[in-house]
Amino acid sequence: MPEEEDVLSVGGASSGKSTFIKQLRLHYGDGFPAQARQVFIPHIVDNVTDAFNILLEQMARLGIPFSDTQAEKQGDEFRENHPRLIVHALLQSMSPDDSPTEELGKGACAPVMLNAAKPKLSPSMEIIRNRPSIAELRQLWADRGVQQCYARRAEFSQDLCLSQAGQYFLQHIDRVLASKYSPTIMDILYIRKPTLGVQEHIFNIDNLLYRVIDVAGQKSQRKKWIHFFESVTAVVFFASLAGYNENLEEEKTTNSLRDSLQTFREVAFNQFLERTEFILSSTRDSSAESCAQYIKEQFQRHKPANKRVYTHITCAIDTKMMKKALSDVLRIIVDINMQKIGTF
Ligand SMILES: Nc1nc2c(ncn2[C@@H]2O[C@H](COP(=O)(O)OP(=O)(O)O)[C@@H](O)[C@H]2O)c(=O)[nH]1
Ligand SMILES: [Mg+2]
Repeated sequence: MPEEEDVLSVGGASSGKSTFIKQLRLHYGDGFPAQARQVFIPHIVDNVTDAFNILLEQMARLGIPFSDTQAEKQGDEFRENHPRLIVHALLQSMSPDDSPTEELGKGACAPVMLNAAKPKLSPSMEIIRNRPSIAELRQLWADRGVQQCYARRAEFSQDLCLSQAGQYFLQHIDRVLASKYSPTIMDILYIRKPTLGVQEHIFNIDNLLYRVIDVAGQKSQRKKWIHFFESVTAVVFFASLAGYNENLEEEKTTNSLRDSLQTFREVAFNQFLERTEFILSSTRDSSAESCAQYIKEQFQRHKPANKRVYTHITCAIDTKMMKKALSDVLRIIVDINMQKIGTF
């Protein structure tokens, strides 16, 4: 039986936690064989549905008409039957307050689950959605008004703009809506599928079992991270470099990078993680090297002086870049393990 290393992946919503796990699966798991890709289609349909909802709402805002009244009726029905998913509202309604109330930073009194051998996982949680059919999506996309609205996407207001996944799938809409569509690896990496509850993913790499724990990143969900703190070998903390310019979806007045730094501090100072090593992964394209460097320094200031934090600046959807980052992360975990054995 190989040894098992538990790795906890944390960070704000949309910081790249689940994409990191997809990259692990790509490079160290089954690599998404063709026959295993169909399961991603419903998630792509969800991303397209959310993007179409934005287009329809923006059509109304920008005063762009449908080509005829029949299409307009279809548009109204679409919005009514397949509304946009507001993830943080859904998460809150699912679990209003089923976890202990400790703040991340304190950890002064142990949450009930800390002594449990393995904290509870909820891998079967899925969003139940009324999904449109491909025919319905094709019909809506065929409307001249919808296409005009897409062409004017640069005019969309910040409070109602296309997500990165939405932009990507609209760019590739003809391929995605074609019959016999099979998602590519890039399509799979671009999917935005919110993580509900806590999920674990097991990888067997060089005769070592890695149990990677993926969690939801919204503010309301962070109390649940504590349950896993005591038992993990390493924490991989994700922060989006785009966060300097974005606000949280669940708290529109809070800057994402500021929130990320604050959360990182709370996790880094948590007493249950006193001896746990940290890997900080800053994701998204980092063309502006000096900005990325500056942000990295900010994170390094938000930790106890004696705590070692290994940092990687990478783009989580870039498979080449991630291959290197992943092998570094795995090597660090092996090193941590060796050091632990050495200290006994
Ligand atoms: N441009 C860019 N997009 C990313 C990066 N990491 C993740 N994404 C995209 O951001 C969205 C959310 O990523 P996900 O891994 O699900 O975030 P999570 O909420 O932290 O699990 C997905 O559509 C990803 O394709 C990155 O490094 N660069
Ligand atoms: Mg996730």
